[in-house]
Amino acid sequence: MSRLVVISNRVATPTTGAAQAGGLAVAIQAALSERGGIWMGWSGKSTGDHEPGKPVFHEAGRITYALTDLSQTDLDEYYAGFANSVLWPLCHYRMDLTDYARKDMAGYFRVNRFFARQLQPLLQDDDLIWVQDYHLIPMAAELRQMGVKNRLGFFLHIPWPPPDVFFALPVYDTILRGLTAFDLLGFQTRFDAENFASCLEREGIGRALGDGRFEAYGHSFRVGVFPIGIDTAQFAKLAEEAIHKVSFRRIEKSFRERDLIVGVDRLDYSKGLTHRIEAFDKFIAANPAYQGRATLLQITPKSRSEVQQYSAMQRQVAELAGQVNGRHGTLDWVPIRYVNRSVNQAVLAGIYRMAQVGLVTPLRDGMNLVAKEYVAAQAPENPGVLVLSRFAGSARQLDGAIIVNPYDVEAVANAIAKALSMPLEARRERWESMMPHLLENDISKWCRDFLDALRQEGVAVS
Ligand code: GDG
Repeated sequence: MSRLVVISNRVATPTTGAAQAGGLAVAIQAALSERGGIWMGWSGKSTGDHEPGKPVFHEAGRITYALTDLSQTDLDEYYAGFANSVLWPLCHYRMDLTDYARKDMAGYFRVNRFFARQLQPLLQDDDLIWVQDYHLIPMAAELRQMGVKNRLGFFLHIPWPPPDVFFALPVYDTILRGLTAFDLLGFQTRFDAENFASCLEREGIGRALGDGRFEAYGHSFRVGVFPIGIDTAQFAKLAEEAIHKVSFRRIEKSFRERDLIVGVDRLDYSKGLTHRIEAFDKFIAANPAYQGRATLLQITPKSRSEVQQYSAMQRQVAELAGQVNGRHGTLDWVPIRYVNRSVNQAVLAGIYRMAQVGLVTPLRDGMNLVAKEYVAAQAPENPGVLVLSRFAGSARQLDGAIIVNPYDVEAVANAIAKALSMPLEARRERWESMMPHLLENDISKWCRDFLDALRQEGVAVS
């Protein structure tokens, strides 16, 4: 069996805290343990003004972790700059938020070349190489230039936009060329894959050869759809066990006699937090019976605070939540509990199970794992209701959710009311229509499906 080599911006090592080791990390670690292999990426550390040196290796069983520091300039240009101030907003259809600078673009390519140089000497002929996400699009082209002939796969965790959005990127051609140097490109949904194909076809850059194969820039490759899952069975168990824990009971007690609506999102403009708070505001105003009774618990760990749009958003969301609380709150009822930090995963699972409504309303999201976790955490005999944005990739699979347009805040307000008053039989029916799919299409299957497809690609001929 070929070894597996995974490259991602961040690496979950065995010493990474449990809160960070999500399903993806566990699945990748399982695949690496099975075949043996390397997981390479940024160490999370900055060397400041110094040039970064060689990677630091950690061995754990059959896995070698290769962690590389980056300089502050690298991080500013590659991570905060081109990846998170250009590619992230663009792929989430937010051309208005892109902040393009040639310096950042050059830094992005420089860091990718640096990673490729670090990786190349570690490779064996038969290794399968799997690159994760938008930070590392140029990796394949860099490795090929160094003469690497291994099979190269790429999975994009975020959406791919339509041509009119993507072509706003000044270096769109270089990015497309970079992607087409892989042998297999994986997207979350059929829509993302179709958008990508339209980008190739619109300007005659590439053409479909049938059966998911494309040809562009003189190279042929496959495009596939691999919707990411969670460790469903494990998450369900975690939720079931959580509610018996003493630490959890304290939280539960604080919500007794209240209807609980839960939202869990990194603090990110793609997650639709301000629209969601406005919708909750409208729901409370239009449904006096829920005044003093319904609480929105919004758990929102900070993220990417080094990027200007994110720090501005932090203030905006906190202010809005404060206004709604000021408008509707009473001496003994806070309508929105806004928690601006990360909570333990077991507690999170228990909160999902306790909440009557899971409110997942991103304006655009590659998949959204919170939606899947909320469903997995429900008690089969008394499940809650998921309210889900049609613009999350997971809406393609979770058809038992109440599907909403997050821009229509009145419709979201009505959906909250509908979810809270839904009879048990209807809730069960909806939950039962989703859970078997989540159990079958879990994170291990996602990993297996991608690697099987990559293995089937012939060994590249430069
Ligand atoms: C990207 C794409 C795609 C959140 N708060 C806490 C916490 N979390 C965990 C959730 C969930 C994960 O973080 C978030 O995953 P999402 O899928 O919702 O969103 P992104 O971070 O934007 O992920 C996305 C994903 O990649 C995978 O391909 O689905 O579309 O944007 O697992 O539970 N976990 C803990 N405490 C928190 O406070 N423990």
